[in-house]
Amino acid sequence: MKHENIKNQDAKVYEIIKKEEARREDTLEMIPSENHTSPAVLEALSSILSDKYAEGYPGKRYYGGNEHIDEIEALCQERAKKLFGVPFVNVQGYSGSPANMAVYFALLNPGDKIMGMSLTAGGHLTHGWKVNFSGTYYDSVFYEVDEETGLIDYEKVEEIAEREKPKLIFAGATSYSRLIDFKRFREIADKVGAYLCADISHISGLVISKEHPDPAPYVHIITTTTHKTLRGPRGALIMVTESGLKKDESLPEKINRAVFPGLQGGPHENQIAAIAVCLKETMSPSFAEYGRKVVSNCRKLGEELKKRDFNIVSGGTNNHLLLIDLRNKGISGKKAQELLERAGITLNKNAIPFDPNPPAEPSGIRMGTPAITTRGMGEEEMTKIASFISRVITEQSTETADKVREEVKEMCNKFPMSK
Ligand code: DSN
Repeated sequence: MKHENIKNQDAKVYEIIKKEEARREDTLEMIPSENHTSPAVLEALSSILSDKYAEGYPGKRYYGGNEHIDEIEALCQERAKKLFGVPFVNVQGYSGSPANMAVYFALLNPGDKIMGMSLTAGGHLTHGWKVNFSGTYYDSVFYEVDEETGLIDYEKVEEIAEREKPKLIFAGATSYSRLIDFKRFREIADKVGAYLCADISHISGLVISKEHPDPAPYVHIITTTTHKTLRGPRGALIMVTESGLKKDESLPEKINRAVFPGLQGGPHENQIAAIAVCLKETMSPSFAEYGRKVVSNCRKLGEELKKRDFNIVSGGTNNHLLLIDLRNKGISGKKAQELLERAGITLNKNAIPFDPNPPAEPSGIRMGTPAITTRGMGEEEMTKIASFISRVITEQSTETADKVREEVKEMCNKFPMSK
């Protein structure tokens, strides 16, 4: 994008945008929850649809002048329903945390019990963590992964659910590199009469490209952000499935009321238009191919890191991310993140399951392939990236990081970003 008006009017902001453009051009973006959106998505985001107040829903707004806004929001809803095979969607969630908050607000009373994957095992703050609203206003209990295998132990999940009887169970994760068995979760939820919500924020693009089993036949509610593997703008979808309707036919009304007037004000219709554009993009065969490559790149990266004596939690990956236990490398996750950033590789420090070290200095790093795959990189680059990471982590020197940075830059230059 040219940003001519910003350039003429506000040199300071223009300069910062240009610096960020240069940073992402020359570095490998490997935070698994990030991606690079298309120019069409960015154009929709910067459209005049941003100006309009539209509290309410299509056909039932509180302000006038929403004829075209209704059209864009209805189009986004129709595309989302078709794509995910669900009878209801709310497209107004500002992002993932507000979307999950709406699910709580719709289904529960403060103090009710919920169950999610613990943050340290790979869950998300909004799945009941104590410092988050979800652990403050609700009574949260957690399932972990198995300490030996790093995998969700469904027998244990069942045992905890039967003991604790949560009203709502979250299935979903932010640093779990294996497939999630939604069918098994549903059996567990049914045993205790709980609502089951799949938070597929990390994997929704993989679900669409059929690289991850679809939760829709099994869960009652699905939430997802739209900016991760789905490759859209920041935003969220909250969906009710056929079986959600069977459990409670008023779920759509409850979700809508929770979003507005419960939690949010005017929807961001420019964002909703950008989600609509993204959803059309995901319907194309090239998106299915993209999903396949995200996963095959990640598998390749994992194999190459393993050859270089890196310990991958759970032993490998079936999705877009890898969680690495660095304890055999004599470096903390924080230090590794810093050195790799110096080398032009952006990823994040991350707790590993049962981490003996504190969250600020965790033992692991998390990395993923959604953004570098969008850029067009393939298996050959994955081998090189594994070697870059290995050199930086093994030598642990700023000199090596600086040398690797030059090689990273050279590789990035072969895969220019759209501007
Ligand atoms: N911040 C996201 C992630 O990195 O996984 C989750 O909200």
